Amino acid sequence: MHPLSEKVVAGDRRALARCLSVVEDRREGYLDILGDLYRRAGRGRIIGITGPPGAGKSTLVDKLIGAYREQNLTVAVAAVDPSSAFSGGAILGDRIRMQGRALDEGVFIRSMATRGHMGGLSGATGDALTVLDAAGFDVILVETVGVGQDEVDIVREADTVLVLLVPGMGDDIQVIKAGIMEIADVFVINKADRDGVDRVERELHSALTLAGEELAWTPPILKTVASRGEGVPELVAAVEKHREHLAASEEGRDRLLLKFTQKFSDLLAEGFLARLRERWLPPEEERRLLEAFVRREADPYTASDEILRRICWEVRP
Ligand SMILES: Nc1nc2c(ncn2[C@@H]2O[C@H](COP(=O)(O)OP(=O)(O)O)[C@@H](O)[C@H]2O)c(=O)[nH]1
Ligand SMILES: [Mg+2]
Repeated sequence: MHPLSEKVVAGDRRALARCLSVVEDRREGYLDILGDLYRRAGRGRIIGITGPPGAGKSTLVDKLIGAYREQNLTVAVAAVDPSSAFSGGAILGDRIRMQGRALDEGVFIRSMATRGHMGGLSGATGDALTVLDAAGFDVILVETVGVGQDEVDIVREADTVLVLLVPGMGDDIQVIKAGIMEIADVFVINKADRDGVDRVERELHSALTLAGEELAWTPPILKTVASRGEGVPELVAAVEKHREHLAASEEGRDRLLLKFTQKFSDLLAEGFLARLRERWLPPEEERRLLEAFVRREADPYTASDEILRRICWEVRP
């Protein structure tokens, strides 16, 4: 095993932080480390929490940490926040610090900015979850802002996905339309202390009824007031119920197969492209081709086909 992998598995927190950076930045040795850690992962339950900015995700995450800690489970949090490029994830960090979570040995918090890595944001974040899992955390919470495809991808890494909505945002329907509907395992209407809860609930119900016939699991709709911890025990119970559903049906296995189908082909494509560029398509050559495409003196169809033919010729025994 890579020395860093050994330390991570042994529970060394500083090594864990270092390892996450190596993996996120795709630094030297990251593939070896992930290879080690993948085989030791798979025990933690990964819970994704997504929803519009300000919906109360971080507040809820903090309360969930508390609930799981009461069950003596260890908890890691990965907060993926596009704005943390500016704030350094300070909002979540401060809230947790205020609650004294930073002093709790059973809690580990990591903010991740949405930088463009090779292999895509979701790839690097998924790998970070593997690292946290291999480090032995019982529960891994992933907070993402539910706006774009990246967030949808990240959330696919989770075993159970919580989608947060709040009353009176006016764009509830928008969120439902944006494909969030398909990824939710549990709907949470947070800020249930506000007006308009019933309306959101009705809209969700009718959207679910429309989709209902093909669903093996009908996502429950829960109401919470995260700031006061209300509804959190019920939410924890709903997550547990979903976990039992995954274990008892084919769906859990299907989800993992789907996740790794994607992961495997991403890795193959990422590695293949890197090697292809290294050996057959140096940057200046690629640049020359691109300019020729622009001038319509060459075309991407023929050029890519020619390169692939050349590769096939060379690798043939
Ligand atoms: N009224 C009310 N405010 C809440 C509730 N949950 C969170 N908030 C507040 O909403 C704001 C945004 O919360 P935050 O957790 O940072 O949202 P995030 O952007 O989704 O992570 C904060 O001021 C919270 O205190 C709730 O249930 N009711
Ligand atoms: Mg937040």
